[in-house]
Order: sequence, then C-alpha cells, then structure tokens
Amino acid sequence: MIWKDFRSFVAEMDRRGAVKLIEGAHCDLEIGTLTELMCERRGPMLLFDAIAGYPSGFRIAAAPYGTTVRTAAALGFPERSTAFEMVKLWRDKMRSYQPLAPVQVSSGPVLENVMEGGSVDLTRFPTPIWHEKDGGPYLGTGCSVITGEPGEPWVNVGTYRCMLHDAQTTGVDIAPYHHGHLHMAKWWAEGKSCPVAVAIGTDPYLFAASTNNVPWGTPEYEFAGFLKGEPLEVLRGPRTGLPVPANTELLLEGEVPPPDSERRMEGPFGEYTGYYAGGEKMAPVIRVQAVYYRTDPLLHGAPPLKPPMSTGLSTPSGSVLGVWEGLEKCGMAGIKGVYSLSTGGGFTTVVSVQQQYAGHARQVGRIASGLMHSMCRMIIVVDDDIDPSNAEEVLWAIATRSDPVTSFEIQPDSPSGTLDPMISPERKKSGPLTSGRALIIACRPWEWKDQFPAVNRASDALRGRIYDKWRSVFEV
Ligand SMILES: Cc1cc2nc3c(=O)[nH]c(=O)nc-3n(C[C@H](O)[C@H](O)[C@H](O)COP(=O)(O)O)c2cc1C
Ligand SMILES: [Mn+2]
Repeated sequence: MIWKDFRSFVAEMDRRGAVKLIEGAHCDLEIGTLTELMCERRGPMLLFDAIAGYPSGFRIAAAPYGTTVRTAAALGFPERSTAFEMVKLWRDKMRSYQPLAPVQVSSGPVLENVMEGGSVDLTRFPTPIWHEKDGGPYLGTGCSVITGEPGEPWVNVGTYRCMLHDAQTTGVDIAPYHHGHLHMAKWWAEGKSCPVAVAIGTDPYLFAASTNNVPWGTPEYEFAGFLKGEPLEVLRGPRTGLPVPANTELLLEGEVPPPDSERRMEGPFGEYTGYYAGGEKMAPVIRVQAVYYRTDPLLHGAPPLKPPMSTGLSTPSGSVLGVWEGLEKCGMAGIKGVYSLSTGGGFTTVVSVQQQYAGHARQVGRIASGLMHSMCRMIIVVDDDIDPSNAEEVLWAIATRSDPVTSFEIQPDSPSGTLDPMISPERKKSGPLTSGRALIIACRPWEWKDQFPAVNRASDALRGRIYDKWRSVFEV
C-alpha cells in the first residue's frame, strides 16, 4: 500500500482499528498526557478533534508511529516485524538505494486555505503543551523543516522542533551539526535571513526521510521518493520558492533572521532521552510570513517521550546503520546486528557478533565506539545468540558472560552532546561536551567458549516438534 498523504495513513489505521478518537481534550497538558499514557500501553494512535477552544476539524493525530506495528505499516514492512527485523529490512532496502526526484506540480491540497502577511495567525492551530515542564506550546514536533543554501539547488528536509512564540513567530531548535543549521549558517554568514518552510502532517515517507540521518548533499525528497517507490509531488512555495510537499496538512513559510539580530528563549522541552536536559536557551526564530493548510487540517504530533517509548519514525535506522556499515567496511566479519536500545535513552548501542578469533569481540566494540560520533554511554558486545534489540536478553548476557574486572573497558572524553543529562550546567555553557564510555564485552570468553555452560533453552528443532504435536495447548 502506498500512502498518498498523512490523512490517508491515519484513515487506513482507523479502518484497521488502530485509532481512537478523542473529543474535547485541552491543549494544556491533556493531549500530551493522554498521548503518553496511551503510548505506554502500546495502545492506538490518538486522534484529537473538537479540541477545547478550537473549531472541529482542526485535528491532531498524536504518535501515529508510536508502535512497531504502525511503524511497519507506514514503511511497508511486514506487520509483525520486530524493531530489530526492521533495522535489517531497512538495511537491505538501502542496498538498492536509487534517488527518485520529486515532480513539480502547480497546485495541491495544501493551498486550499491561505493566510498571508499581517493575517498570519498561528494561534488558530491547536498547539499542545506536551510535557509539564515544557517552556511553551510546540507546534512543530512531527514537522519537516525545508531549507536551501544560497545559490545552490539542493534542498534539505529535517525534523527540528518549533516552539510557538506568538501568532507570527516560532522557534527552531537545530543541533549545530544538523543540515538545517548548516544551511542557515551560510545565509547568516552573508548577513541574510534564511528562507524556510515548515511542513506539518506530511506523508510517512517524507517524515521518515526527515528524521533518519540522510548524508549531507543527499536531498531528502529524493530519499522519500525512493521509500515511496514513486516521486513525491512538490510545488514551488509561493513566498520562498522552496519546493514544498503539495499534500502536507499545514505549511508555514518565512525566514530565520541571523541569530545576532533576533533570538528568543526556547525550551525546556521533554526530549527523547527521557529528560528536559537541553534546558532553556536562546535559539533562532522563524518569522512566519505565510501559512497554507488543508481544509480540516490533520496536524502530526510527535512529542518525545521517556524511553522506552518513541514517537519518531526513525526506529528502523536510528544511529546504528552507520555503525553496522562502518564495522563491515573495517573488515569486521560475523556482525549479526547493531541496535540502539531505546530503553537506553539513545545512550546504549549493542553489537551482536559471531566471534571469529581471539580479541575479535573487543576489537568490534572499540571500532563501534569510534564510529559513535555523539552521545553514547555504553557499547555492549554480545554473542550472536543474543537479540541486540531485546534489553532483557542483553542484560542477561552482561550478567552471565562478563566480569566487570576484565570485560569492562572505560574510555574517557568521548564526544557527547547538549542533551546528555550527565553534563553539568557549567560544562553545558563552556564545554567540553564529552562523556566517558563503557565498552562491555558480554561474550563467552573466546579461549574456552566451547566449554562455556550450555544454555538451557530448548533447541529450535525440539521446540518445533513439541509445538506441532501439542499445538492445541497453546490455542486460546
Ligand atoms: C520526533 C523527532 C524529533 C526530532 N527533533 C529534533 C530537534 O528538535 N532538533 C534536532 O536537531 N534534531 C531533531 N531530531 C533529529 C533529526 O531530525 C534527524 O537527525 C534528522 O536526520 C536530521 O536531518 P539532517 O541530517 O538533514 O539535518 C528529531 C528526530 C525525531 C525522530
Ligand atoms: Mn539532510
């Protein structure tokens, strides 16, 4: 099934019984807390309509990709895929990557309603305060920020949070190494404001492209076209000239002035690590000059939640595919999988390996650590019988196949980031943004691995035989 737009995905999930309609909820913490409670239960996607103080039809679909089942549906993977199977499927898919350029269209549903100049009023759209200690309401969570470079044709699309400041201004908070920031910095260096468009409620393909790390210079539109198997339809943003998705639910166009001319307080915001660690800081703003929206706009809400819950569509790749590829490029054989445990708050990377020679597991761990360019507290290397996406199994491996004295290696001064809760307020201001890392080798010792106690789990063959004979025992 190919998703035409965001609302067709939500409608199909509804048809499958995976959506619950809620009417009358309030933007002030009700929508956010209901979303958290339902995600915790791995329940349906919540569709908020008749939001208190807003007209019916101005809707929010919250955490549409909040379960592995809905993530798999969005990306066209088999319904029962586990998170780790999706990493493998995604990796296989990327092997045949072919950019698919978007097609330019002259009009689209997003132009159904327009506000321009002085009539721009962002307060018309329901904008939740998602978490109790958030510094304000966030319009941009499930959003895609579109930018270009001065004089260059390629366009970037990235998901960066946008806090609502007032009827015509939002914030935009981008990590300094992300492409949207690198683009903006080029305009600012010329003393100019950076033209920008923000799409909210795009089809799943563009959202997947804008949340997964696509290399610098690779246009996310082409990547999204590849994921879709069809070119995306874009139109020329009337105000900025940037290509914008024709089918997005809501689109803002405007500019980001150089931060030395205008910045405002941004945050705190509940982040995917499970903390408000980024705090409150001065951040660039978007001066919104035009707003376009579909009739009965369906906004996409993707509030970060405390692990293990995750509301992005980045589960399939996370930061780990680069590590997996990198290990293989370095000639490491026997890699069965790499996974960033969401329970680990984005700080825990697990590599599963079939050991090949003395020292192999440790070498794999050291290389994996070298490949983790940002926040990471632990690299855990496990044998190939351990599912790296199963936190309980990984903990069992650490407890039973490692000795803290010999199997833990401490690496000081590794790169970290502003969202790291262990970096003191002082160091957040003046640096360095570094953290120690533990490399944990939780593998059977190579030298005597054949004498290591056997695992008392029935073999797959025995399980299959017994299950087939006694099938009725398991039928409920
Ligand atoms: C739900 C969600 C929210 C995100 N919010 C932010 C954010 O506020 N700021 C940021 O720098 N990155 C954020 N990210 C990560 C980036 O969107 C992601 O790394 C993306 O690939 C960056 O695109 P780029 O490489 O083109 O800059 C978020 C990711 C997800 C899944
Ligand atoms: Mn990019």
